[in-house]
Amino acid sequence: MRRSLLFIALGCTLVALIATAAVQAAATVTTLNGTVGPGFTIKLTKGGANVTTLKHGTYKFVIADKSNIHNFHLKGPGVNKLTSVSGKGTTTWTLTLKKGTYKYQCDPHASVMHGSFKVT
Ligand SMILES: [Cu+2]
Repeated sequence: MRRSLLFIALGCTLVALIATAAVQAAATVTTLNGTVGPGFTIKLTKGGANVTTLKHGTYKFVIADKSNIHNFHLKGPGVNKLTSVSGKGTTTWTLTLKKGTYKYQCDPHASVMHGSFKVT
């Protein structure tokens, strides 16, 4: 009886380890969240924290454009992507970031709605 319980426990541990490995393999691309609007705000966050530096590589940008008077425009080495000013909704970009400085802004209000981060 004791022996079979031990085997069940070992089996469960093995299943948990395999499941963890599968989740890690599927989650190799980090998600970044860009948000513009509904007020005069624009931001880029990772796990809720403002992005200031990133390692070079591939990232999934999920952009929430919450206003029909703002847009989200990302520019930097090898990247020039933007949402439409009049459009609203969620846009996903999978982008490869290289070393350098990337800037994001709302084009109609670039002087007050902007941010940047460094890629190393
Ligand atoms: Cu704007």
